[in-house]
Amino acid sequence: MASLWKVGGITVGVLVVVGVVVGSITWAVLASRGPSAPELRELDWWENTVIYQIYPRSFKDSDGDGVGDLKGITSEIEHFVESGVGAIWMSPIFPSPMVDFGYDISDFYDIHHEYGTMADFEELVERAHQNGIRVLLDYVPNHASTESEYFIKSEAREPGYENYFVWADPVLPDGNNQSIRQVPSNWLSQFGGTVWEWSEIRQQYYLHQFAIEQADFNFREPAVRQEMLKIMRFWFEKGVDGFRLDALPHLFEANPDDHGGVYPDEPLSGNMWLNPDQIGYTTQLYIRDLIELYDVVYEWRDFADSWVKQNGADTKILLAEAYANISMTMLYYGDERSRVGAHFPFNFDFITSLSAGSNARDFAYVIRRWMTYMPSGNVANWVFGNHDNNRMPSRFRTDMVDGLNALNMLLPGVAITYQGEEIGMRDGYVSWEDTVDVQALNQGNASNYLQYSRDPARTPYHWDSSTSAGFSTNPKTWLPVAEDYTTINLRAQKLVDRSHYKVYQLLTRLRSTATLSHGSYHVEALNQNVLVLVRHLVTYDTYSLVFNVGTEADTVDLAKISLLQEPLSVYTSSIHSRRVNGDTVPLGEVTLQPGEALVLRSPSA
Ligand SMILES: *[C@@H]1O[C@H](CO)[C@@H](O)[C@H](O)[C@H]1NC(C)=O
Ligand SMILES: *[C@@H]1O[C@H](CO)[C@@H](O)[C@H](O)[C@H]1NC(C)=O
Ligand SMILES: *[C@@H]1O[C@H](CO)[C@@H](O)[C@H](O)[C@H]1NC(C)=O
Ligand SMILES: [Ca+2]
Ligand SMILES: [Ca+2]
Repeated sequence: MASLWKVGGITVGVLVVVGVVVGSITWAVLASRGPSAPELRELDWWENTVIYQIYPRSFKDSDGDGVGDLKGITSEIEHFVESGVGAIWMSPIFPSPMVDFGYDISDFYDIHHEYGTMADFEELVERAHQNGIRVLLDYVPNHASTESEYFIKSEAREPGYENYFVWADPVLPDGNNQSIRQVPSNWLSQFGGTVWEWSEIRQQYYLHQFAIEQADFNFREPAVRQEMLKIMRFWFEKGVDGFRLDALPHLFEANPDDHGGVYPDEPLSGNMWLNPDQIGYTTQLYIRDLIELYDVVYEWRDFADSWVKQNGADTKILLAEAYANISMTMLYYGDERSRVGAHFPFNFDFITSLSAGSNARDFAYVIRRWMTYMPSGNVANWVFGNHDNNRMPSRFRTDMVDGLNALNMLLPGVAITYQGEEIGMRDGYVSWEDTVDVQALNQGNASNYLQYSRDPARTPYHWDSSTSAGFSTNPKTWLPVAEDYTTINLRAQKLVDRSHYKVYQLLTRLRSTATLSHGSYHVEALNQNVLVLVRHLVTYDTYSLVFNVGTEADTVDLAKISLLQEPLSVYTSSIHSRRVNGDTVPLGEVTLQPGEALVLRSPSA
């Protein structure tokens, strides 16, 4: 599939030329008459969409128990339509003991009782589809709850399930003396402590890369691979439009057969300031990014594509969650033997590589890095926050909300919004007493838990300024509502002329223009503070973002950007900018305040 920014059949007079545009602009002009409109490749439904991540526990509570649920989501379908998003993806909604809030699934084929019933889910899908909203689920292949039937049967060595999980005998340094058994290796869990947990029932250790209650599946077991496809098919048949694939780098661990029959210890990282139980104390060579995992991802893509073909359905998309280095990340798109993988791996660069201290050059570099490494013919994507990381305005600065949302919406490919980003929601304060995140409880204490806790990014959504921010009629919610809800909430932002939400709506609307869906992109740092992104498509209006990411006012000369032409007008701007929609901006020197962002419209260059 051709990628968005190099869509090419351009009709110029009577000649057809192909304009390939990567980074810089190199249009071939072959005719004397003025250019006519380019032929635009029709995009598949997902290629230019906005995906909105819902954390179901915290989105909307329909029955007053203080926990978000499916009926709550269904009741707010209108919010997605008004916001201009094309798809929602929900963090796990399946039965779970909630040790890791749904990422510890005990039944992959049903709905968690707090969230509703299968009928509620079917209604959600139906209502969403009626309103043009696609529905994506979270697929958690790496592990199952130790309360799942899979685990219970495997622990009991029930035929067919013996090898469903990664079971290992203890190491007995003193002959056969079981009372001084040791774990098979020094591997560390993502949530701290050893990955190995002893089973009295089976008299073996099982492996868990996350919580003790999340046992890792054994992906070398064919029955597990089959079961994964069965789960995927089940939800495809329920009408879901695709999956976000959880924790993929952790699918495989080193095989003892390749290491003389033992689980090899990992080398120590030398990070001596860490406690030996903490992730980072060892260098993870044997429990993440193993090359075998990609074959499984490619297998899932084959499965999804053939299901679509057999059923004459619209494309089902697979989105890989993988915190990995750039080369291991890009491999999720596909490999050099032209095997195809995920539709895209999430681009976490705005989370892992940029922060409040980043300057405009850092931004330009990080954006170009993704575009440079992405194998050709693929679609980019941009993530600014999620349920595992501090919220976007808290990681960056609160004065950057509109500029960051503009960057998200103006960059080529798929934009991903975590619930609350559209209104600039910040991290909520969650006391140690109120903390429920297993990552914080396992690794932190009353003084340092905030460096581990994901609760601040998971506090309930701010609908309005009523009880519990309109999230629930219950004043007590599963996590406390952030205190700033009286000022930062959706209703308040709908009522005023200028708000993050109003800017967000204008930005998502802009994405339906040919310039944004098919145009080239050009990104540069005009200086240390000011980032410029230009989207251009011959014969269509040009849209550009000029964004001061720095903490001081700065003046730049827009005339230096060759794709801009007069008249330049403000399409939308950050809420504190003194330049408002419709204002004219000179093609010359412009001073931008810290965090100020202008989205400008100009005639096609
Ligand atoms: C096994 O080890 C325990 C603990 O060190 C010790 O008390 C016990 O005597 C040992 N048993 C045998 C049979 O060596
Ligand atoms: C990325 O990670 C892989 C696997 O851990 C490693 O082999 C490779 O050298 C790394 N590449 C870069 C660019 O860091
Ligand atoms: C919390 O843990 C840190 C690191 O292990 C330690 O330095 C600190 O004293 C602990 N604080 C409390 C209140 O236990
Ligand atoms: Ca509820
Ligand atoms: Ca695993």
